[in-house]
Amino acid sequence: MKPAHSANHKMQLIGSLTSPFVRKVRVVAAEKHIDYELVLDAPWSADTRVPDYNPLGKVPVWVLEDGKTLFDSRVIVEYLDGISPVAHLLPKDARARIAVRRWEALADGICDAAALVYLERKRPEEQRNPEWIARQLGKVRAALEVLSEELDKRDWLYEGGFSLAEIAVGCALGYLEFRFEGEIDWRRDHPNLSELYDRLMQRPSFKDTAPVA
Ligand code: GSF
Repeated sequence: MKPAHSANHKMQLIGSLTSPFVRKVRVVAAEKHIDYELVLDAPWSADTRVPDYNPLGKVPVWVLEDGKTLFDSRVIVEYLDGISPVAHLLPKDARARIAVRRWEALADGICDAAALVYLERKRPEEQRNPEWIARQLGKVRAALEVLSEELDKRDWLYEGGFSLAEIAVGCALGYLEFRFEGEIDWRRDHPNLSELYDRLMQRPSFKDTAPVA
């Protein structure tokens, strides 16, 4: 992959203001006080530059000072957690780290399934596949059920406290609120997740990155 641009450049995050995966990276960078330039680029737009930075054509993409690029969001957040000693969001202990990454996988999976429904509904009416949409929504509901059960009455998913787990789950919940208002009533179905999101939204990192249309 040729460097996207000249060296000695400020680090950049390429993304959109609606992507929950981009938000996850923005929240991590904010919590760890990492400075970067946000470059808005909607991957679906005809003139997108994203493929120049990520052959998969997906955002987020993180551009290092030397022009090398990182993706996907899981790789980017692990990189960010490692370059700044501020607020470790991934536990050092292997077992705890796996538990946090598994919650991130649940949250990212909610976003993957929800994004597929959103895209399917952009297709012409006669081309939409109702079984496909139902299958994806089933994944979202099942994952929310497990997250709610595993959080139970605790403040944090990982008993060590606020971690990447809540950041990923918060971005997934915020995405559902943004794109599936009135259809997936996660606040009514899971009051503990509703309380968690409201608590997360009091943090500047979440408040400043709430999805905007
Ligand atoms: C998923 C990124 C993604 O689906 C990650 O970063 O964790 N596993 C990846 N990004 C979407 C936008 S959104 O739904 O967040 C994307 O860039 N889609 C463009 C495409 O061509 O799929």
